[in-house]
Amino acid sequence: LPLFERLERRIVDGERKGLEADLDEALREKPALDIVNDTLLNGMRTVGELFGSGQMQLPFVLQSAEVMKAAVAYLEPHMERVEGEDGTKGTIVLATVKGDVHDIGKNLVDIILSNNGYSVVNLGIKQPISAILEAAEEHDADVIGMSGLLVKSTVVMKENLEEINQRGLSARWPVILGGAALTRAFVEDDLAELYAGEVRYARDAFEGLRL
Ligand code: B1M
Repeated sequence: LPLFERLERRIVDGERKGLEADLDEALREKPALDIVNDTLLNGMRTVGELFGSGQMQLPFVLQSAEVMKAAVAYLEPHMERVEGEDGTKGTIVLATVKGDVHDIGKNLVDIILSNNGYSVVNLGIKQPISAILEAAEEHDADVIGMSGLLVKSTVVMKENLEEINQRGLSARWPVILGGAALTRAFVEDDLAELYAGEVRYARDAFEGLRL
């Protein structure tokens, strides 16, 4: 297979052996972020489709996710970095919400914001709103970012916003939400209506950065 098809295939097949050599070759042809966006993410999309249609079992999805993570980690040092303003643009507390283990997208958001001068407090997965708010307070964050890929995570996000309202903290914390189960309309119409502060939807990590 040609290089980029081979790389995409590696994600789908969960084939780690020889990954670094292929990535080195790819880096000679395009920037690291383009490799992630044009190639690796397509592989993950296929994995999702195969899993969703019952053609792929969970352990294989996990293997694909491991290769995806290894590839992103390998590429990270090659990603463009805004020099000289590490963490000075503002602070975001970032978490995958309670009950959800998906973290590849959230970690991409972390990398892209960190490389662009923001300070990111990445709490990890399955984070209850109390932990998110504690961290936001402790780090004097400017924004809270929540990620979640399960349909049930969209419900958790709604409950989280209600909890922030109830604690009277919504004016203090603008919130960015992202993850495959969300839609812009759900966030910017339905959730925005119930949240007393500002809540925005980020379709991908770059929209997160822009916001
Ligand atoms: Co799961 N999973 N999974 N999974 N998994 C999905 C989400 C699913 C859609 C697959 C499917 O059925 N087609 C489905 C959800 C269905 C639903 O809710 N209706 C599903 C399921 C069912 C499950 C389990 C329940 C399976 C089971 O146990 N029977 C289980 C859930 C466990 C739990 O959370 N409690 C499960 C487990 C897993 C693995 C552990 C095997 C693995 C995750 C490994 C890991 O993350 N460490 C996994 C994977 C890999 C997937 C798919 C295949 C790929 C997800 C991914 O990494 N995509 C996924 C299928 C899919 O999404 N189509 C699927 C690549 C990633 C870069 O995209 O995270 O969307 P994404 O991030 C994007 C944007 O959304 C955005 O930026 C990123 C790109 O720039 N973004 C943000 C995300 N967060 C953001 C935050 C922001 C801004 C932007 O600001 C705060």
